[in-house]
Amino acid sequence: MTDFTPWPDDLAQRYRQKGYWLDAPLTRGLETQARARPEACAIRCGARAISYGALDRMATALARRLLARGLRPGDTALVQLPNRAEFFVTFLALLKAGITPVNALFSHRALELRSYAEQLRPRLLIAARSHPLFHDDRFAAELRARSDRLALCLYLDDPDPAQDLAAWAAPDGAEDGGAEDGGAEDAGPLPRIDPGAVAFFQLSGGSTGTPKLIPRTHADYDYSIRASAEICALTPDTVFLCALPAPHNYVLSSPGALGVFHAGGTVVMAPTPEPQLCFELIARHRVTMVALVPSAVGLWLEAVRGGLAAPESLALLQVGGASFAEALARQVPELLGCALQQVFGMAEGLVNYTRLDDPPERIFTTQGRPISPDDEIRVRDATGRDCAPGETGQLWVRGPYTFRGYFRSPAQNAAAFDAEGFYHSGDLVQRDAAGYLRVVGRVKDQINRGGEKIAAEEIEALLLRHPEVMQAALVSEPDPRLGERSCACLVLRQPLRPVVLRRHLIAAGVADYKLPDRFAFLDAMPLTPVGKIDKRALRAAILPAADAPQPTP
Ligand code: J2J
Repeated sequence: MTDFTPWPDDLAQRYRQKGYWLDAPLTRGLETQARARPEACAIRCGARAISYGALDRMATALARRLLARGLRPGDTALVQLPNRAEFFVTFLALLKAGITPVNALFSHRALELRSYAEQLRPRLLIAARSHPLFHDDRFAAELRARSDRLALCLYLDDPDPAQDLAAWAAPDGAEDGGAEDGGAEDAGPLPRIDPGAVAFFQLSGGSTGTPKLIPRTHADYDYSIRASAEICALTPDTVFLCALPAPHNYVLSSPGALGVFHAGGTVVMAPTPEPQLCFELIARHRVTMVALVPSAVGLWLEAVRGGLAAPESLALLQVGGASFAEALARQVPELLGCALQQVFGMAEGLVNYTRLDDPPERIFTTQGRPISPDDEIRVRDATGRDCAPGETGQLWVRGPYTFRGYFRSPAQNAAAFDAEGFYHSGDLVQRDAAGYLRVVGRVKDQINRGGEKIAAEEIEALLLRHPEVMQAALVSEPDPRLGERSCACLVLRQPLRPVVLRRHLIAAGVADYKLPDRFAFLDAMPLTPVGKIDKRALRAAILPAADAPQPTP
């Protein structure tokens, strides 16, 4: 079992030589700004404005206190926080302490958190009292039973200072700005961080039964952030609206909040991408840039069509995470009065951008080209032959910030990587002569529900646990707002109402976005010649029903 699959030496050397991988930790960007411009505003969150100096002091104080409490570099942490400044304070603190977190999405529930805890056996839990699982201590006790190492639980908004995250992150003598040697009194210096080591685990959208973890190193992630910040021309004047879940790879690193910290700009926290609320934040803080998924852009366009004034200060709107209809793309500059950038990325690594100076046609019709000259892209047909420009094929990739293996998943790794170390992304793309990609479909068994990824196998396995379910297949069907929604196709032993199946899944602790939008009941599954469920035929069989009004369960 390997926790982390390194890049081969020759490539690692090349990435260092070319200046992609620096000899610096992932906190480099923040720490540089904190030294150079301590008073500049790093984060706006509600009524709070947090400067670079303050952010660095809080992260340092938290890191020192954790180490003083007996946590050690190399320990792992399970973190689940909402879109609040404390998410970044915590993330940066753990990086400084050399503690390797997984940042769960706030929408994740018991099933996902249990899986992360079982895989990482964390020594530290940082969660929010506002999350239904952490209103009381019962679920934390369950996690403790699953991770025998779990030694410390801290909570956002806990009335008891002994376990209140903000209290743990309060710098000593915060006023004077000289906390560098004052934080957490008797704690020693922070550890030296190996830039080649795993900084944190990113979440995979997955296509298998259990959620997979993606080890990301300090050096590889920092490169993707620096290069992204440059491509997107971030400056200290950038004001970025963080309206998607903060741990998501897109809004964290493409260039995301960490890119903004690198450039010395300001991150404005938004709880959701809801237009009314976001437009107010944009106006109040003169936001210049936002990253959205297509369904959110759809809502923003509708809001403006409905009479809401388009935000004035907004200069760049990024769209990514799922397919964005060309017709909508064309409306963005017109209705929202800002430039559009398409972003096609993945938590596993590779990120593509349309460039700011690309001709509009290219921005409207492609999902961009890779960040790095050393991103090696292969577009292969089903027989493994290289596709000609414009032909549809599977996207394979390796490069200076694309991972080499999931955490402790030998079987999955054997399937996802080839002998040359190319990651088979499961996306179907077309590449044009200039190297720009168009995403046209996928071969992985995943549903992309408005940017939220659902591994079909995970939900099928849960449905099959119900005694009346004989066969289960989760497939996508078109949805006007989300792009895709999920439909659970079932062969039952005896009739069941959808509400019973929904309750069954909720009881299993699955995140809401993974609950099937619809259930379809069949007498038998269409099968492929080798006897597997034929999802293509299944989709076609249920499709006519998709347009009919759906009875609510
Ligand atoms: C179509 N499909 C897309 C796009 C991602 C930046 C942006 C997005 C993600 C992300 C990310 C798409 N058009 N523009 O990590 O850094 C689908 C593909 C891809 C999968 C990855 C980033 N942009 N997708 O969405 O790990 O199928 O990352 O393989 O959540 O989303 O999902 P995820």
